[in-house]
Amino acid sequence: MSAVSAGSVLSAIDPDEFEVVPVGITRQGRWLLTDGDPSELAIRGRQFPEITDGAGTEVALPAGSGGRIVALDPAQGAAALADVDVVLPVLHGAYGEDGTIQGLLEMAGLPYVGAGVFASAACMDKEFTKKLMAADGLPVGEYAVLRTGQSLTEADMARLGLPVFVKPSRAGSSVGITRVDDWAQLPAAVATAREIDSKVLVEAAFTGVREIECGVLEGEYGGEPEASLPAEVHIDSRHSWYDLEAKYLDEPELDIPPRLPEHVVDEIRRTACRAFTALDCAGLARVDFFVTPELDVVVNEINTMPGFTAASAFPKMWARSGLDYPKLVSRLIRTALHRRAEHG
Ligand code: ADP
Ligand code: MG
Ligand code: MG
Ligand code: K
Repeated sequence: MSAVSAGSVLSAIDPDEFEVVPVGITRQGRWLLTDGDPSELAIRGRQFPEITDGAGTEVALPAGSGGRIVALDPAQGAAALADVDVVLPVLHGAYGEDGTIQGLLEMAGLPYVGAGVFASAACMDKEFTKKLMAADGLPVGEYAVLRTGQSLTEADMARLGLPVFVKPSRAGSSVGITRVDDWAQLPAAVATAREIDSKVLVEAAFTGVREIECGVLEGEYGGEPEASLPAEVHIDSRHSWYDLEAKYLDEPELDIPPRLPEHVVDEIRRTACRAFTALDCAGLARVDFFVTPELDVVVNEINTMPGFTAASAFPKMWARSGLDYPKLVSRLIRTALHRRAEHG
């Protein structure tokens, strides 16, 4: 999925404004200097593209020392990484969106687009996202946390009721998530989630809700965060919830702005900015909501590196808000460069 997003960004970046050094990461974790051909990164026949060993020459991971990059093997291209002004980590999920690569870039002294180490980690972990939002008075749903070896208590079953959603606490793209309609299905659902993360969340399911997403950008030149027009996600009828295939293969239809009363749309946009600030986000984030039949607005989660293909909600919401895809990418990069200018 990351490769698809990266392909879209590569096609949109203005070569007169920015010189791109395209680095791809293989499943095994090798960093390759690729030719950055976006057509190599498209979905083909319901198959996600992948960076494989033949895709380019290996570059060494940037190893930092006092803010200086140590080019481990300049002949192999590590020097290219050391020379960049800013890194745009178009990476979803573990090692990309969870604070680890952000930490690596901090140590290497390389400025980067998006949330820092703490916000990335906090938004990757659904337990702490909810805790931090609740601490700031933001509306979140009912849930229970199952740490290693724990199982759901009778009291929690009674409190949460059925159905529930069982999720790995740290994941994304709907991986490892099961909707449970009968408690007999719970052990299998917990086992599925535990394949991804030893810590599992069991959440009370919202039924009859509408799924709304809202894009947030860090304010320009240190200003307040700004929210895009929100989008309602209409999931393809083949899917009962927003699972992986519904997200990436059977692209959902988006209503931008959603058909909701104006005061609810305003509340969503305000809440999205508050959530961005509550979690200490930077650069960009997509805040995802459930809106109940009574029009209550509840935050589901925050994604610090939201899907970024041309068909994804985040760029589409900003396009409808007056910032087209190339301008959005340019603003993200300029925000990160400005931060460096401020702190560097
Ligand atoms: P991910 O980070 O993998 O996107 P989410 O928490 O957003 O995980 O869950 C994925 C999808 O599962 C949501 O978009 C929604 O369709 C469904 N879902 C998750 N939690 C709930 C819930 N508590 N009630 C109803 N639907 C849910
Ligand atoms: Mg997510
Ligand atoms: Mg989600
Ligand atoms: K998240």
